Amino acid sequence: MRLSRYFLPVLKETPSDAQIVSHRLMLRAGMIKQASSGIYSWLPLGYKVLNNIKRIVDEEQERAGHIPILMPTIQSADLWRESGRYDDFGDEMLRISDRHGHEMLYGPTNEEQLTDIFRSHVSSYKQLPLTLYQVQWKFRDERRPRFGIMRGREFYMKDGYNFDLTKEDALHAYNRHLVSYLRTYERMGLQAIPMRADSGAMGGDDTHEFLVLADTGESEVFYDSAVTELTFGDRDIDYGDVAQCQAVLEEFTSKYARTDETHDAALFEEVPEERRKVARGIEVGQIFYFGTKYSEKMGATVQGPDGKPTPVHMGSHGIGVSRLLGAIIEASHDDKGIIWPEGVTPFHCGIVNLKQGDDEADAACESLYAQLTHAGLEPLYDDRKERAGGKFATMDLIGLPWRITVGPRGLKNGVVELTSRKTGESEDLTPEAAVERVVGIYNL
Ligand code: P5A
Repeated sequence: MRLSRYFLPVLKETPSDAQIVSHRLMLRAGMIKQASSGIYSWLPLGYKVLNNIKRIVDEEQERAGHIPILMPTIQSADLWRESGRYDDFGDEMLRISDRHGHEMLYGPTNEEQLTDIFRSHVSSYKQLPLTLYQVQWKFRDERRPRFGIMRGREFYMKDGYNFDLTKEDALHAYNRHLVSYLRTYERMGLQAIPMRADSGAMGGDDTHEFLVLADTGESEVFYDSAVTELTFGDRDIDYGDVAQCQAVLEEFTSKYARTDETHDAALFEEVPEERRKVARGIEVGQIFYFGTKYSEKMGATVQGPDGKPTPVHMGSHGIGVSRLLGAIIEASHDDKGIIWPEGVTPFHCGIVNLKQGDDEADAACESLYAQLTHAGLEPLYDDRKERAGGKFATMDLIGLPWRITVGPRGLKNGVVELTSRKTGESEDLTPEAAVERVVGIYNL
């Protein structure tokens, strides 16, 4: 992409109404535009990152054997009356009526809708286990929408639902989700710690929230600092292996880590004092096992091995896809702007032409652009007739991990400059070597 042709409405001024750094940076970098309170348009740069996050979520869900579907955002109130949640959800639910007076709602989540699909099409235990998921917009009329997309009213969520014959099978599905989530967040450059939490409006006893530690987080968390030393890494997991998934769950949840909803002061006291931490965190996901709560109320039964109708055991599992943009920026920025982890960056590499209009510099940039594109990367070429300072400031603000700077002086010596956004370190390389390095980093 050439910046002269792109739509990147960066703001010079820091927006005064944005209270936290991720919200400020998203507005300044031209990623989002508020449409109304808690509702945002996703401008091209923001939309690109949103799609990258969705892609990682999809890849990891499919790796775990979960099947993508897509359900509508507008749902019928009748389904929610069956589960009893039409009233329970209260003012957070956006209620709508159509021209025929039918009561509808903009889905805050989809347990009922997927249970309805399940009961229409699945009748035998032989069709289990089954986990279906979607990435779809949700609406919750939050009392205090704030921090931009972090607590929006309209937001993008991955929601998955498992259907199993027994509690043991459903707990395996729970563990499988926990493992796949650990992988997912790490690929985005995040450490998200599973913490025992409260199940709230979803119901059930077993639930973990995934929290990214950040001072601006909305949740108060209590944990043993030893949990922050755990990493999932690139271990090979067989998602069908019950013992393996259980072992990962135990490894990541046996240390004390709880949100304030379930905090137990006496248990916390047992953690050695120097490892006892009280901090704040951003909730980027939550997994639930709620047994037969929905299947019993909504008649989602299968014929069991004994021929008898058996209500299925269920759980649901969510990732805050749009909230993750905010969480990633909170975790990775400096005073100049965003620092995208390579896994989610909107463009792989920036190209800055220090002397637009200079034949040699223009030709070198065009050649870099062509080579990077040919290798399967997406560069962003700042081909505007701007001062170098302005170009650097824009690149730093939008946070691409790598920048190649091209100027007549370097070209005289046959080199361009490759700079890491994270460390600020630069290196002079021939254009070919610079391309090779960047391509190698992304391992394409
Ligand atoms: C699990 C999937 C559920 O809704 N039903 C289907 C279950 N869980 S949840 O914890 O309520 O939401 C899942 C994740 O969605 C994100 N989230 C939000 N993101 C932005 N703005 C909001 N207002 C908002 N509400 C929830 C969170 O990351 C949460 O973990």
